[in-house]
Amino acid sequence: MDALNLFSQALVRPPGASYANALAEQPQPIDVALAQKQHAEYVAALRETGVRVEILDAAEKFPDACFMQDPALVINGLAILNRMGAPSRVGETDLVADILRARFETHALTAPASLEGGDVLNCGDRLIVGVSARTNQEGIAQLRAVLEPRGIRVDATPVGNFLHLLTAVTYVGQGIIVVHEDFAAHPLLRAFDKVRVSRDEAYAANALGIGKYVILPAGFPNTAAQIRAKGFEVLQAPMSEFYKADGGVSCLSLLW
Ligand code: CIR
Repeated sequence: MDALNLFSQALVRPPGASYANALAEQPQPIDVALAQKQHAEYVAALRETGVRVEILDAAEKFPDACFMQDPALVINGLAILNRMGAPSRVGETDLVADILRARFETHALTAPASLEGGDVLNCGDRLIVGVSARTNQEGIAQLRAVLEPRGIRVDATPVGNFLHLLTAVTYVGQGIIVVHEDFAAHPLLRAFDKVRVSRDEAYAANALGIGKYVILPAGFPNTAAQIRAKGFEVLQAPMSEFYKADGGVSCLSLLW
């Protein structure tokens, strides 16, 4: 588990006008034009890491469709078509299904499973999956049934009050996790080297590690300094309009 997170491709979708109606635990007015500008800056940061970025069309029918991490997973050349836990997001999987079927062997999760990519902590050789308001035990059981025969261990943990597991912890490669201090003592996380994120920088627990780079939301200096001290180059993306809809830097990409 000590390798860098190596990805060659990112699939992203800019927010459309309907992003103003994105799901949010504490809704506040979203500046859609600013969100679109921030998305473009995020894409520039992705490109700086060296990944090829494919930009899909905005999907006005689905206000949250810019959060491309959630409707599918690509793991070791297999694409999992998730069954979204948020009712308003269920149709998002169909929007990416054909794109993934054209490139990968695919496996679709089926009812009563629910699973969103934001609950899947991919540590390279194993997954830790959050049980949340969006991801249920049946979703994890179906994922395990597909992946464990391929040699990928799947563990599960409740996420408590976090929206998704990756709201609390992200894996940036080389055995290192970036983890909210309230989650850092979790027994499943014992073996990892940790960047501990204090409550006042909680949003930075959602980081995106790609090769020697870590993309972080702008404005979290303590977390950025700790990540630099681990040897990574930090790229900062302005994310205020995605923060308002509970989405972080990992949420905006489907990577493989
Ligand atoms: C939602 O509630 O579904 C979106 N507003 C935020 C999704 C964030 N996605 C992620 O953490 N992977």
